Amino acid sequence: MQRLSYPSFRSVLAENEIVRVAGANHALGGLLAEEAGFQAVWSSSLEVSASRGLPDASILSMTEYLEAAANIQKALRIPVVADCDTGYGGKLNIAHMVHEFEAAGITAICVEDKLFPKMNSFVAGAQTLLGEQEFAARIAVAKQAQSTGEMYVIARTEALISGLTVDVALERCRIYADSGADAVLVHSKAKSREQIASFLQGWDFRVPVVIVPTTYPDWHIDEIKQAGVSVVIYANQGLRATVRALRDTYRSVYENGDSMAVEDSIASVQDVFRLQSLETWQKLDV
Ligand code: SPV
Ligand code: MG
Repeated sequence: MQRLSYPSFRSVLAENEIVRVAGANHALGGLLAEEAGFQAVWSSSLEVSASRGLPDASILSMTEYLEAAANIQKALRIPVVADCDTGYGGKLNIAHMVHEFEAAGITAICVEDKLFPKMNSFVAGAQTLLGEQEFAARIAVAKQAQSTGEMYVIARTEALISGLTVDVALERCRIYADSGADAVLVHSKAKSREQIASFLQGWDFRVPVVIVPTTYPDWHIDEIKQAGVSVVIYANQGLRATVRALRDTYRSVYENGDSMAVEDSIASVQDVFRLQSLETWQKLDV
């Protein structure tokens, strides 16, 4: 039995007008996203840190995020896009990060223009940005560090998250694209799509645009495509579903004293075996 093979994120993007990406923090989540039809999986820093019971605040190390992303990738036939936060330090850290993620078979990474240590974009309070020239230099270093043409580097601006204008976000993204970014991610915590729509109207599409519609969830994929977006990351819906499902299930089993009330709403053990590719593994042991 051979290890699974998967296409690079770059080739998936070349073959699809729009790529839908689901957040996950472990291989099983990634497998379920793949099963649902997603074309890639986002190894989310929010999800990975939450899975450890920790805030998404640059507490875990690069190695820990790498291990999470690599473990997801190993189980999938679709590529992982690794959320690499701010790049875990300065230019040298970014170069090392690219070497390590590439060596682990990750074909797409995303870095954001906040200061290290960063705080999750939805946490109340000020978010401080790195100067745009310094971040652009880090993007250039990331591109120099990759050893094949496959690695796809997404430059994410947190300009809108930190309260700056759409014009500032556009200017930052132009600079990042001109420094070699393969795509730009413009993040927003606005409750409606208008801010991102206005960004898209001003963007010249010198590189593709990635969005994360967490706080503006009513934007249908067909409309998002129409607006010119190439990659949509549903970053944390899986995590939030897990929290509710586990909470409700554990409570029910504990409070009822048996698991009858949940039996019809939880997966069967056979379903779990299937996700583990048990049959394939058993064939090795005849
Ligand atoms: C993540 O999923 O970790 C992200 C998206 O970076 S957000 O949580 O919105 O910052
Ligand atoms: Mg993140």
